[in-house]
Order: sequence, then structure tokens, then C-alpha cells
Amino acid sequence: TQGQVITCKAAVAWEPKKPLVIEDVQVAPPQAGEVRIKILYSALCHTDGYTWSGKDPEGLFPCILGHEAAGIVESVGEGVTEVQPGDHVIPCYQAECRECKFCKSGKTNLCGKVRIATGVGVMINDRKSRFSVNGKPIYHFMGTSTFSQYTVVHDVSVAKIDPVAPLEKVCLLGCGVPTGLGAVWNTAKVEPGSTVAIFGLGTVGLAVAEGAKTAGASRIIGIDINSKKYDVAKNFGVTEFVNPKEHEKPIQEVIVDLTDGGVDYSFECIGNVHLMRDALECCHKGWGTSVIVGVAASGEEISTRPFQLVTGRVWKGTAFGGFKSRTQVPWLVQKYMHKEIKVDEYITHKLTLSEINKAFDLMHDGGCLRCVLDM
Ligand code: NAD
Ligand code: AHE
Ligand code: ZN
Repeated sequence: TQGQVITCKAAVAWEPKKPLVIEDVQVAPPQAGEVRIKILYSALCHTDGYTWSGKDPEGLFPCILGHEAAGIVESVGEGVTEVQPGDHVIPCYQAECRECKFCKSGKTNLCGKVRIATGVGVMINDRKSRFSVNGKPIYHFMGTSTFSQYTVVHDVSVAKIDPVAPLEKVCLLGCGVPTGLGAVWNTAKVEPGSTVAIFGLGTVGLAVAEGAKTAGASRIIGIDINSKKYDVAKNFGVTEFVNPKEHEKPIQEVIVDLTDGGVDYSFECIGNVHLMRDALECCHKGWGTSVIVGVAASGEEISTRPFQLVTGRVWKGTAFGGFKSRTQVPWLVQKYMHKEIKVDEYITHKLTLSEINKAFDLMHDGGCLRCVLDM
């Protein structure tokens, strides 16, 4: 197949909110600096649902969504040296070129090499897509497009992992789990004994809980409007549960009262700008830090009284938990293999690519954390 167009199945999002359609998609060979990957497993993340909803300013249609996956390299383009056919890999929506201003800064995990292309659904070389259906181009998504049996990504967006690792599990290390763990370890840098509040107990929020537990947090308060989340959340380290629906007072006041003036760290893992404000305002005066992890829709804006910051609270955000993707995803895989981080526990459902619309429906079901598609 090397050097040839591959025809395979992919879930195409033709229009926002319209059910995805399994199509025969033509996948062009990788060009210079590109890698074609046979995707074996792909999970769904809330961000796929967000873009599908039409609220993502970077969401272009028709496109192939998906960014939490694992697979095997099928072929590589000219000049690709770090991976070869047969390598087991995880595609990374946050690239790492190790050469750009961002990568060299030592201050961020964001990379500038291909971001302009991935934000508009094309490859950086020729600003074109490698996907088509009957000659009609289909946009890429987040530089990954993993809801396809084959995808083409930039070489700076490929993490080579231990071939022994089970791909049906470690696909989760492409987004949600690292995001939550890294928000705690890299962005907030939670210290032992800290108090933590987590808004939203989906996969990302639960991974924050797990990260906070391993960081030695003394209290981990989980906030969710779905009370069924508590039993699950306990297994990830949440020590107390607050359901805003069960309180008359604004939630930030409830948390402040519970914690003698506020928490040391809070994390918004929902994507709701009102809760982002609440998360900031439930932090302790003088030092409390709030990290925005959730993705809010186009046009939404955050607000608070500047006094909140004047009096020492800190507002931050995180992308992929601050992890340098190509360097640290293989390390996270090793941590999973050594049973130092959970992955299996986040997988509540398994379906096949042809059942992808059912998987999107499941995302709104309180009982679903991650649904892994067998491609
Ligand atoms: P999810 O839908 O599984 O979890 C969201 C949780 O929030 C659910 O448990 C839900 O019951 C709860 N919730 C909803 N409304 C609420 C409210 N008003 N008050 C309290 N709880 C409420 O989603 P997920 O996959 O865990 O992702 C969480 C967010 O993180 C999404 O916005 C996603 O786009 C974003 N995300 C960001 C990054 C990043 O790099 N920054 C990475 C992955 C995901
Ligand atoms: N296109 C969206 C931005 C969405 C967003 O913020 N994405 C996160 C990852 S979410 C993964 O589930 C991210 O990494 N952002 C940094 C980046 O470079 O995109 C919008 O709203 O415009
Ligand atoms: Zn995601």
C-alpha cells in the first residue's frame, strides 16, 4: 500500500449535528514530513462532540473528527526519521517539533510548527487535505482525524510507544487522562496537603482527582450535578461530593464555607464560563489558583471582579495538561504499564466504528466516561 491511495472506512461529519456517515474514504499517501497510520482504536472525547455541535470556531465541515486514539504506522513520507512502518503510535493533537519558539522556550507544551494548518483542517506542506470522498476533499480535525481506519498526520504529531502496550487501552493517553493528570502535575503543581475542588467529574475531572491524590492533596472535593458520579469518583480519589442542585447558596460560597476560606486549587472540567468564574471565586484569598481545562463555545467569555486577582487568586488554563506530547506520551504509557496511573477504569463502553453515532449519544449519558471504538 506504500505510496498508494488507500480506500477505507471513516466516519464523516458532513454537517454540524447531523449523524456521522460511514463512508469509503480515499486516504492519500503521506507527503514529506507526514505519517500514515492505521488506526486500531479511537475513543470519543467531549471536544469531538463540541466541534460536531457547530460551536467550535475552528470546526470545518465536512470533516473527520477524533483525536484520542492508537494505531500502527503504515507508511512514512520523505524525510521522516523518527518512526517507521510497524511502529505503535499515539497521534497527538498538540504537536512537539522541538525546534520552534514555543518548543524551545521551556515555558509551554504548545508547538507552533503545524498549528496554523491543523486549525484549518489541512496539512502544512500544501495546505490541502489527504482525505476525499469521490474526489470531494474532507477536512482534517485537530491534526489527527482518528475516526478513520487510516489517517495522515504530521511527523511532529506522532508519539512512538512501547509495542507491548495494549492499544485498546492506551488510546486514552491521546487526550483526556493526560489532560487531567497534567493539569495537576504541570499546570497547577499541587503540593502535598493541598485542598482541591474539581468542577465536572467526567474523564478529565476524574483524572484531575487521580492526579491530585498522587500529588498528596488532603481534600479533593468533586462538584457535579449528577449525583450518580460520586460512587465512581471515590475510586479516583474524590473525598467529598457537592451537588450544586442540592444547595440554595451559590456553589462558590458552599465551597468557601467548607474549606475555611476557599481551596488552594480548583479545576474547571466542564466548559461552562459561569462555572469557570465560580471555580476561581472558590479559591482561597492570597494564593488560590484556578485552572481552566474545559473548552467553552465560540463567543463565550469569562468574567470576574478584578479584585479577585488583586487579592491574590490566580487564573490559569491548560492544553493537554501541559505535557510535551512526543516526549511524554511514551512516558505516560510506561507509567500505565507499571500500574502507576489508571487507564482501564475510564473505559465504560466499547463499540465499533459503525456504531459511532450511538457512541456520541452515550456521551450525554451520565454512566459513560470513555467509549472506545474498535476501528
Ligand atoms: P464529560 O462530558 O465526560 O464531563 C463533564 C462533567 O461535567 C459531567 O460529569 C457532567 O455531569 C458535569 N456537568 C455538566 N454540567 C455541569 C454543571 N452545570 N455543574 C456541575 N457539573 C456539570 O467531559 P470530558 O470528556 O471529561 O471533558 C471535560 C471538558 O474538558 C470538556 O469541555 C472538554 O472539551 C474539555 N477538554 C479540554 C482539554 C484541554 O486540553 N484543555 C482536553 C480534553 C477535554
Ligand atoms: N478550536 C477550539 C479550541 C479547542 C481547544 O481549546 N482545544 C484544546 C484541546 S481539547 C482536547 O479535548 C487545546 O489543546 N487547545 C490548544 C490548541 O492549540 O488548540 C476553539 O474553541 O477555538
Ligand atoms: Zn479531547
